Amino acid sequence: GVLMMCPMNNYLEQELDKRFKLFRYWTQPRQRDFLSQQAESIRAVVGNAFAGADAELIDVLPKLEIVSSFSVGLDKVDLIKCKEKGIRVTNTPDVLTDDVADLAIGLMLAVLRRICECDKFVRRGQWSSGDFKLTTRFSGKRVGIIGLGRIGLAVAQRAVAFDCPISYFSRSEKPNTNFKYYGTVVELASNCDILVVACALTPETRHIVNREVINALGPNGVLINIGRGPHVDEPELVSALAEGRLGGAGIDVFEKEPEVPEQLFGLENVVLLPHVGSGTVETRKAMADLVLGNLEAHFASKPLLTPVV
Ligand code: 8YV
Repeated sequence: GVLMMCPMNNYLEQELDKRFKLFRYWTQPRQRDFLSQQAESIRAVVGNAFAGADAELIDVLPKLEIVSSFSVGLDKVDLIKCKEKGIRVTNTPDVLTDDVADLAIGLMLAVLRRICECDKFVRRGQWSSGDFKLTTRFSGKRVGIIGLGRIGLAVAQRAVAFDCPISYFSRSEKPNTNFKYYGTVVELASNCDILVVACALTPETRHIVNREVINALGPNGVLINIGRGPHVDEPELVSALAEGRLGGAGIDVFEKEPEVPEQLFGLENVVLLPHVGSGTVETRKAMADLVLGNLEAHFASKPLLTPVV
């Protein structure tokens, strides 16, 4: 049997139902009882960015062989425990890179050019009372990227087309790029106009954007988060935006999704999105096919398509 942790994609759910004995975890009224009853028959878990396989779940599933995540980020999977127990783990890299990078650029444009506010202005009929205020140019702004992996690099390549000088922070300098490297996030933030979070969430990168980084980015700086909510100290972000210590923010991910700090609702210098970086028909289909392909490969004893553990 395959245990799906939460609703994520209709096509994926239908195909899992066709090909395996599918258990829908979120529909179980008593989840603990359900787990103890079905523990022996669950050989695979399908999770996503919201619900994965933590140590507690892994411990109650003695027959678990594989965790196939409908996400590239694996912060909701206890990778160390999986490794220890010989449980395979797969994710959905590459297929979502372009969409997430596109959305990062969209957020930059939306924040600087006030696209959402302009739209409201027209809909509310305010145009007849005068022109919209002037906004800020995007082309040529210095873009700093935390994490130059697949997504970070795709953001950089797009920003280059807007004549943006690119710099980055990562654990070590990348040998094959000419982008400027900074060894600390504070230095990166001090030397860019737009700071993008594009790294994996790990214990080391939790709150990688803290008060000091936000202050270094400054009153004209913009933060773009298409990574994970906990990368950013959210109360610090909210107070910096409210006090004008940070210029603006475009945010697709939050610390306690779907909860969003209400103070943000009243701010004009922010664009708030409901975690939709990979949310296109095309990409979600490709992600679902990767989850299915990995499970099929595993149960046919073939090489996994996108193994992580
Ligand atoms: C999804 C994600 O939004 O890939 C990731 O890491 O955060 C996402 O693509 C999520 O897993 C959808 O269920």
